[in-house]
Amino acid sequence: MSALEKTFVLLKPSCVERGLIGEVISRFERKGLIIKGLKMMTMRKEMAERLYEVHKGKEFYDKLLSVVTGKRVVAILLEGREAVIVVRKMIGATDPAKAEPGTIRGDLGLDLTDNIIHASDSKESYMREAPIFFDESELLS
Ligand code: FUP
Repeated sequence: MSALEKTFVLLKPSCVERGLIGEVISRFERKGLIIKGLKMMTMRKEMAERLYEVHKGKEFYDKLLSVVTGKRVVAILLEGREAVIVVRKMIGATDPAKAEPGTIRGDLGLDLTDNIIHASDSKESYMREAPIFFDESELLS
């Protein structure tokens, strides 16, 4: 049996504004993932720039930053077997118009840039992204 793994999830402003926090968190809980960290915060520009640094210079970068900056988001740490790949499958394809029904983006979103949710796509991404939103002590607890 593979070891427990952690992943990082961010509920984007549209998810918060549309009242879908419970719906999304409930899916993760029903799957059996354990919530190890959970907080609502206002996304500062510096946090958005760090989260999306790999996209700097792309044509959608400015729009991406404006969709999240200065708005309320919910940052979540989830733990479970193969959590990274399991959560990526549950959120679905980047473009909600192409995401399969049954996935979070496939069921709840339509806009590409404002696509409801972010989740780490690898263990390395988790290690880079989680500290943007959680303190060291929160990550270890
Ligand atoms: P994902 O890992 O599924 O969130 O997708 P990416 O890291 O490729 O993209 C990060 C964010 O950029 C997505 F949430 C949506 C946005 N994006 C666009 O707005 N246009 C694109 O062509 C690709 C991504």
